[in-house]
Amino acid sequence: MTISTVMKKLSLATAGVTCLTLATLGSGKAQAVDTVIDFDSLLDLEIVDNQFLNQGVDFNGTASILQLGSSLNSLFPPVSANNLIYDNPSLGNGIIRVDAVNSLWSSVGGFVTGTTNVTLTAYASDNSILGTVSTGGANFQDAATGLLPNIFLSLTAPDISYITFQDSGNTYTVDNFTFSSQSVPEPTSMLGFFALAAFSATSFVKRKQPQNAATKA
Ligand SMILES: [Ca+2]
Ligand SMILES: [Ca+2]
Ligand SMILES: [Ca+2]
Repeated sequence: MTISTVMKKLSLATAGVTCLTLATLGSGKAQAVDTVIDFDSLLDLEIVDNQFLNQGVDFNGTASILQLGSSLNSLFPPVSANNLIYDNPSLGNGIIRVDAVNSLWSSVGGFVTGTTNVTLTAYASDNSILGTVSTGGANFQDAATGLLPNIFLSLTAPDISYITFQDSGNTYTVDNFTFSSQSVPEPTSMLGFFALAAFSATSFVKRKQPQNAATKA
């Protein structure tokens, strides 16, 4: 075996290892994508249901928009612009359920203002509870508890399928609903990646050949 042949084999081996490492990185830890729903694109009193499906989130039609300067009591201030949502008693029983669409969530949260304690609960696909967190009491502006408006309730857990906000009376508001989607590499895109890696390895070897030939001559 000549030195140039050994060099060629080493180069190929190195290229192979590099591609394997890149592929491992690509298929490794899922990348989280943060999305914030500020509700400011919707109309005053509009029922919140399927408007955000293409952003990966499904509301269930039990909340509606309140708008500052119009329908919203200013003791429940929005976080962003003028709109937020509330558990409209004429639409449901005080539970706002929000489902993950397409990919599960790794974290979820929202800014909550209520007339009483409000609880955020995260569920897995099998309806088991992944976690709960609560505001601790009334937190509208100047509430006797001393709690300030817009407490950010958030939970982090793998594979969140849906969440609920729930109080034990009257109404509460939610603004800037936030979630992180678990983006899992798809088999098709990984095949594409391996094809690209194989192509790169081939290109590398082909580029090296003229150089080796020149060395021999
Ligand atoms: Ca819906
Ligand atoms: Ca808003
Ligand atoms: Ca309620």
